[in-house]
Amino acid sequence: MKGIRILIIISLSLQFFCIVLPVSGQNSKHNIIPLPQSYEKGKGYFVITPRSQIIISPSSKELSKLSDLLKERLRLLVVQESNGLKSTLGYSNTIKLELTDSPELGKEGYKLVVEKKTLTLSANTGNGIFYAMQTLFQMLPAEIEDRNPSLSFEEWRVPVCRIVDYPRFEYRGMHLDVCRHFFPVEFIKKYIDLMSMYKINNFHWHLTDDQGWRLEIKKYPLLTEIGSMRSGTPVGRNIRTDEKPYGGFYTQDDAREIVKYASARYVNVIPEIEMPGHALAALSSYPQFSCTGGPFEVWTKWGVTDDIFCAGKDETFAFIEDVLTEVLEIFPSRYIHVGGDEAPKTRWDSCLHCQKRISELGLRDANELQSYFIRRIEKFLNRNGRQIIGWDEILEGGLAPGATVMSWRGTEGGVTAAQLGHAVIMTPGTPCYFDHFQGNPANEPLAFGGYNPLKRVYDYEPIPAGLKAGESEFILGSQGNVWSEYISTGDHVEYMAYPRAVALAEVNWSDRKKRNWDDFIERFGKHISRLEKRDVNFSRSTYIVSMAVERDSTSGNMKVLLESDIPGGKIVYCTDDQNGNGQYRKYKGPFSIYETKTISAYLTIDGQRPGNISSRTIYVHDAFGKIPSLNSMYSGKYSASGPVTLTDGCRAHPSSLRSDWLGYHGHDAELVIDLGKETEIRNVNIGFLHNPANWIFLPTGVEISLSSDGANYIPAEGIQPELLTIREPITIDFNQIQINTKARYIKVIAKNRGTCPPGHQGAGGKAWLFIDEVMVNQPVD
Ligand code: TNX
Repeated sequence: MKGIRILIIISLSLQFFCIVLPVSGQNSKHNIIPLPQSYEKGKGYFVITPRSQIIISPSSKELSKLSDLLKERLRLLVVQESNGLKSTLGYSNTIKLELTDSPELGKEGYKLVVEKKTLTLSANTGNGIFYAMQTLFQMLPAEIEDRNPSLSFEEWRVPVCRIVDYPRFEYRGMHLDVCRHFFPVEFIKKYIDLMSMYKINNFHWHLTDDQGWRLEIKKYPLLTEIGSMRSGTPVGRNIRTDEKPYGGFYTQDDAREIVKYASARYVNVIPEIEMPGHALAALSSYPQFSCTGGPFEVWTKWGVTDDIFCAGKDETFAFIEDVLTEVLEIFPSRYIHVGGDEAPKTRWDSCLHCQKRISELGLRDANELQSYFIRRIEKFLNRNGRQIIGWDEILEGGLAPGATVMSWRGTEGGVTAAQLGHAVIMTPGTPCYFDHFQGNPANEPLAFGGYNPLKRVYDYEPIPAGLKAGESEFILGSQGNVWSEYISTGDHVEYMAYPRAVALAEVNWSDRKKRNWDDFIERFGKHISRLEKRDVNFSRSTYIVSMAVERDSTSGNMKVLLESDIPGGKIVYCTDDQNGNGQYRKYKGPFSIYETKTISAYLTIDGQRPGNISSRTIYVHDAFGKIPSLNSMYSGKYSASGPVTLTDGCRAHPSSLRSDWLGYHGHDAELVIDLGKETEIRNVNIGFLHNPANWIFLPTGVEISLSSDGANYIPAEGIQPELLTIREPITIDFNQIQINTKARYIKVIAKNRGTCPPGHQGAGGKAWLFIDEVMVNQPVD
């Protein structure tokens, strides 16, 4: 090597690092996410000025690229490569990038040693140096994230410290579905950029599905000519579409550009080419590879279709291998994702080709045929030096020998695969699906369903309970999935992914024992301005105050409870904020409520308001707080806060199945409310959920009867509404008016339709009946 080797002087003497702070807990006053493995703070600062110099050792192309990046981000004037002698002339101080050979740092670890005159980033690889740089950027003022390169600075200070850091898991992933909606190259780059800021190292790019084929394949041009376009997109949760042609795809050059961009940020791109299911866009282009021969159209619905690749025809495999051959040329990733999920076997069961294959190979059933399918593709990929990843359905009918399993339907698939000695990536719906709600659906844009708030993501432990020590080693890490059925813009992707991706990044990187929610949220607070400067449309839902009504068990009073997951935050609220100028006061604890009110609240932290105002109307009616006695029992699965759910004044949201609803499975709901005294009953209003997609149906009838003694009931008078049926999930109020009878007891019987109707996907299966508030004498607005 030319020149004189740089003398590495790292003053690590203990007296120098006189204050040693614990890594986590309230005392960690750095802002680094993910939390480093160890952090020791010293005294004083290293001051970066435009005349700080960078020295790299050894002089290599990779380090030189990294130093260019550092120079650009730090707005330095020059990079001084390698030769230590020149370093003393004219420079204020020195930033060193060094490749070392330190086994404890592994492939991605790094050391960041900050002294007053020298700042050293060392690692075994470029990956480690890159991560050291990310950590360094987070220690600098938020202005480092300003996208305007001309912005100059006087000086940036980095606290003297010593960090030794490495990841807990080797696989730290983020996924993006670009099929249900398409996102342009520039957005994908921004997505990757953000991932790398948080040391996420795998981008799972879901490129093909029923609703669109998004990658140019030269040998099969129709895949994009036909397969990338659909004639419409479902509106909301409707089956009806907007009837607007929708499409988009990446050319091979686009995809190569993304791969290159990602690789410069140490992000591996894993393409997913779905098979045998989720293939309707491909089959619309080339119907000969289906069982029936088509014709098909690129799907304009969400869900799972019966038409999948035919496993009996050899041509199907030749086609897929051709496609994969081009995919392999674009993507150097060791892993190729082949899907494998949600492939109904309906067509295979009645396809001559598939049945012939089953009998020739002596397979037991169509599940084993799916296993054959995946194994055959695995062999092909292995021959080409690659490994497959598949969703956990690839376990059914026997796992392909070298497959890595992505466990999405809970954790069982992951557990089974790890016990079989297969590598596993954990991405269970709860909490890794970032297309699920992250806050109360009443305050959120339409989402797939489910509820995965930030804290639940942060509290996630990727190693499933029940795995033994030897088995848990097969868990490579976890991944956040962003399915885009209900996400049509890049802004919305960011909203769903961030900050949940940040929380998962820490789950994947940091020591489990040192993780601490309070500390995380404090550090994340310092990232808000960084994300703003990067123009990231992250969600602030975690800062929203949630509201509930509880029954005080001693006084029987109904009290409004305001809550937040955020430590150190103070809640302020108001009960009359009609035009935004109501009187807000400090929340000191649950307070009683005696009339219908709309409560508004928000959180303050250090005088700032990090989230929006949330509000909720609490309906105080004549049955408010009276606990219904139940003659039939709701399901434990949808039990909200028990019987009082029906009289707590809180209306349920059609998308929050687990709060404010009671769900009855297959049978009627029957209950009695004792008003405590004879009362003039004018109207009774009961909310029911209509949500056929989740097997929840309106009652076939509602009977309200009244009694003065709790023994003899007479049907209530008045006018009953008709129960409408439309497509979207919606709360339908059954409001019986003009009852005008005195009574003390009200009996409600809501008839469950029993089973799902013919033609419904669950036809014959038990139907759900969901009930919300039973309001008595609610004033009509
Ligand atoms: C299930 S996860 C799917 C996707 C949907 C997603 C919505 C998986 C392997 N399949 O096709 O987009 O749920 O959350």
